[in-house]
Amino acid sequence: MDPPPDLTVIIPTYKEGENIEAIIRAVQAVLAKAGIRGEILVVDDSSPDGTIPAVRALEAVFPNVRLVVRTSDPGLSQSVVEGFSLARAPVFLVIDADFSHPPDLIPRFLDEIRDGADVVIGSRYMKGGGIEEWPFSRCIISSGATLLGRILFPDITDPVSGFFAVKKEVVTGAPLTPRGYKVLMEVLGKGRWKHAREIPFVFRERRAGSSKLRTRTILDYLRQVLEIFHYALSHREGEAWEEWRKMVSFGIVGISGIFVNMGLLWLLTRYGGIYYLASSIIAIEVSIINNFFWNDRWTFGSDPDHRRRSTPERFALFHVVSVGGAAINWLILFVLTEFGDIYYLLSNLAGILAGFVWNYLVNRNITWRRG
Ligand SMILES: Nc1nc2c(ncn2[C@@H]2O[C@H](COP(=O)(O)OP(=O)(O)O)[C@@H](O)[C@H]2O)c(=O)[nH]1
Ligand SMILES: [Mg+2]
Repeated sequence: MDPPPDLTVIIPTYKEGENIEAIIRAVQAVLAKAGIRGEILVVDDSSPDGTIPAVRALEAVFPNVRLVVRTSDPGLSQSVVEGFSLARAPVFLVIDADFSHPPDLIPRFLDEIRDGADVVIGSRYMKGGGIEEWPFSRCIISSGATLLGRILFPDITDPVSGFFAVKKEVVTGAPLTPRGYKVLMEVLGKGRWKHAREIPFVFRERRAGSSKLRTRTILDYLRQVLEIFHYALSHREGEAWEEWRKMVSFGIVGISGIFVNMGLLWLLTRYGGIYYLASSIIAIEVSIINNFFWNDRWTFGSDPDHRRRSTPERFALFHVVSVGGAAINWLILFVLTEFGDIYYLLSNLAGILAGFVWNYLVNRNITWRRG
């Protein structure tokens, strides 16, 4: 038997009779040019058009082309996951049949995997990426789906992309329950991965045929997001869980800081005989130190990737960010109370929330920046 391929290119198809031969030939050419030993696995849901005969004809010409015809439980995600189970290479790449995803980028996906990434995502939403000629409604739907996905995976700009590569280990054994369109979300939510990277690309309108996106797909997606969320909470593992754990830890540390601040203010003023405004400066500083210590040890402590900066640097940045957070808190308290005619304690709650979001995001992305 031939040596196993280096890469399995999975092409899910439904009624792609007009595109399938061209895309297979295009992928084939890219693989040959880059010297990649690849197999092409077409996973079709019993298309009634010319898709199946077209692939059969190519199977006869190219030994590395395979066709799987599914006859039950049709669906894009289901097809891709079935492709995972049949692929022979250690790395899988998923690409649409309609030329929306540029095959030229395939070698870059493999390079990134070889360079240590577990998942490589073709992103429409990072610098250099984009979408060509989509109707406004489609842009809105896609942006909504992407934003929702980013709540689970804030480091990933395009968690719903259909153009991605994964190492086999990420998905084998993962309890994937594919449904609907967004198979990458399922992979990110339940697969075993640590390092994800993105490559920008411009999504082009399909060359021929029509899209199979339906309203049902949107409902499927919402259900999927909830399911991944539930999975993260009940299994307490995976990147979505890690993300939420950090946010909750950060919140708890913040609350501990309030106690330190209040307690010290009281102690120093009452028993230290210090004027309360002076006590407050000490109390604020100690609470910032308290929060830094616990966030450093606990919130971001389990992940060595968060320690790219030296301790003094993290300490200094945390201070700067905290001052910014306090300023945001005050500003919102002031504006909402004065101009919004809102009860000052409610304004303050909004201010605290905004300050928290600021503190968390900036500290997570700058103070405890990952590599
Ligand atoms: N196997 C399979 N492939 C599908 C199904 N629906 C869509 N596809 C394929 O998935 C890719 C993306 O689908 P498309 O309709 O172009 O979605 P859009 O690009 O989001 O509008 C194309 O290669 C389709 O042929 C399905 O139910 N089963
Ligand atoms: Mg398409």
